[in-house]
Amino acid sequence: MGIAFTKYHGLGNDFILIDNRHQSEPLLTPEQAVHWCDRHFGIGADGVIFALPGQAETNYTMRIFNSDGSEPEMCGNGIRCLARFIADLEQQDGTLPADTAGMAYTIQTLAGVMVPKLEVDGRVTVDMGLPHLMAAEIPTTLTAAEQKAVDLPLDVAGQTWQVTCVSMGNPHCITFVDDVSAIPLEVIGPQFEHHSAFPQRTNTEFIQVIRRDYLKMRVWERGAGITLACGTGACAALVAGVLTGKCDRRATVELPGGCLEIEWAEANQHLYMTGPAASVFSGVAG
Ligand code: ZDP
Repeated sequence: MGIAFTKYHGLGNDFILIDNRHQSEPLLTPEQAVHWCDRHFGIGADGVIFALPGQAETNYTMRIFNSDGSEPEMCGNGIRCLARFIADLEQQDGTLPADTAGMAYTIQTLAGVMVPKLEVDGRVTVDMGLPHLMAAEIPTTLTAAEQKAVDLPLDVAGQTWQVTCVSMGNPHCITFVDDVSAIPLEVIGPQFEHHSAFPQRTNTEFIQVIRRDYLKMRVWERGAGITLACGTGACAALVAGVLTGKCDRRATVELPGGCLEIEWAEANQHLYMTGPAASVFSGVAG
């Protein structure tokens, strides 16, 4: 018995992907996901992603459990992995067209419909939709509900940080610093995540502006801790950089696991994220 899975990663942000196309409820419980994600007692991953049947107008539905069993609304690196996983499954089924260049899927998520597109070079570009900027939408209590939380003071670990908050469907708190390598992420990350200003907790990014079109980022993820990359976080960081006048609308974001290309399009205000996604191995677990 057991359940078949494939491990994928996007810049070292790693996920267990499950073919859940024939059932609308995830094949694992959040408790099982915690166990599967354990790097010593399980398979090891930052999260579990389920490829579920589509709803209404969409091809598929994506759901995710973080490695702590909580369920985020969205996952940028994860949706690139999902697009590759679906293409691999369709290839096995013989339903994938021979030429996949430029092929796109519509994916229902808890943060709305996302559209990943397969690039000729093997990377995946995702239309991540609109960022949400009002405090109530993030959510944060740092300012009034209908205000943007841009460059506001936040006290964490005996220090005052100037933070900007952005939702990409999931909450992000961004701080610009002179040197990301000097940040004691494992100590202050959890304090940002659980700060009372963030009722749904928060993902936390520290950003060093190398140039207006090149940002260096380290991330503490809600429900997963330090990860090598975070796609929604890279999008949120670019938005925060534009809102504070620190960067252009198009930039490379360098994460510990590698680089993502991010654009906040002028025309429709959508975020576009381009990056790799690769399969690692398949197996069966129970
Ligand atoms: O919002 C959260 O709870 C995140 N831990 C979700 C995962 C985000 C991710 N790293 C990304 O790339 O956007 C997968």
